[in-house]
Amino acid sequence: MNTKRILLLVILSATFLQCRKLKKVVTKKSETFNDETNNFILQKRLHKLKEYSQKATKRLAALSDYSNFYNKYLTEILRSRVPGTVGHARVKNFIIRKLQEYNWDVKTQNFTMWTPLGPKNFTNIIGTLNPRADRVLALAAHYDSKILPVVNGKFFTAATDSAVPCAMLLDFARDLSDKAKEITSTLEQVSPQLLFLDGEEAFVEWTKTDSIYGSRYMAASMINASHWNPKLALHEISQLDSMDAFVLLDLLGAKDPTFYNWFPTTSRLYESLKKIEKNLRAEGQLFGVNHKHYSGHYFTGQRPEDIGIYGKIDDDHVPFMQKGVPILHIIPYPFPSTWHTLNDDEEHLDPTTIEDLLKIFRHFIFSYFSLE
Ligand code: 1BN
Ligand code: ZN
Repeated sequence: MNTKRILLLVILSATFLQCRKLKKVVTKKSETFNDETNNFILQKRLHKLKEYSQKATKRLAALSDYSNFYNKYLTEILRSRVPGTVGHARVKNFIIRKLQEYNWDVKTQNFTMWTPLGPKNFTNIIGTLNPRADRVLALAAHYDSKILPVVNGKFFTAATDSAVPCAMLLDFARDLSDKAKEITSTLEQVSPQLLFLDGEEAFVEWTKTDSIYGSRYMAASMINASHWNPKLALHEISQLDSMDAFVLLDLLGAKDPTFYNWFPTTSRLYESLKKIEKNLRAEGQLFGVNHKHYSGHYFTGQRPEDIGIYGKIDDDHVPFMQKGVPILHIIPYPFPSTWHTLNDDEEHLDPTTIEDLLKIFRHFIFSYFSLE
């Protein structure tokens, strides 16, 4: 009986000690994880943009040229691009080919979704300059075009919606790969990622289920996919958590756009764009005047109170925003007057405005990745 009691006592004390040890390990592990995670979140939020001298600013501005932009990229995309058509396949292949030619890591997502017109096949394209980087800054645009009836043989080419934004991303892709032949310390931490989204447009009428097919699919797949990061205790996080921000370009190319700061979580990035515009104007590098809105700037700051749609413009950012990714929505307000009409074509683009925007965005991207 006594021996039995002693044995029980020994077993109980051993179990108690084991539990205490285990608790210590678990607490230590979660504390370590939190420190690293906090550090990671801070790096994401406080990422510093490089400042450039006047001379470097001029050199950077000289990289933006409308003719080059038009001949190399825009002309290939300016065609009807309705999912399932030959035009759509041509543009998809052009984007993939260019990214591969510029040595980006290219992944495609092929998927089928139900639409009011039956099942449709879609393809999202994801280009990453350094897939081994800890984080990414995503720059996105949709490459499909809306179905509109052909009138007198004229097809809808959706120039601002979003042929111009896609051509801009490819123009930046070439420069980024030229400049990033060696992976710098910044590019080890954070890489540009270009997202060419399919199926943004509604097939019949814009509703939650008939719109943004590509971005709904991509956000859902990225939250479930892991991104390898050996510096974190668990060694991996979701691909969405590795995103500093999702920057969406839409409806660009018409004269005199005004861009508002829609989201407080990316105010810092918006303010950088505003400052870059101010500096480029001071250097005499911008030629669009934006008379209509009095400010004389494209990036005017907070939305005026009379716009009752604060953060409510439905677009490809929504699924990413709902999953907690900070959003920078670069879309003019008001929309171009040609929006969703056959007049959203080459003739209604403003080359001066496009070249100005190329200069502002290129400067922003170069400074985000500290490129010389
Ligand atoms: C933007 C360009 N959108 C479609 N083409 C999104 C949108 C749809 C914005 C409906 C407002 C209303
Ligand atoms: Zn549209």
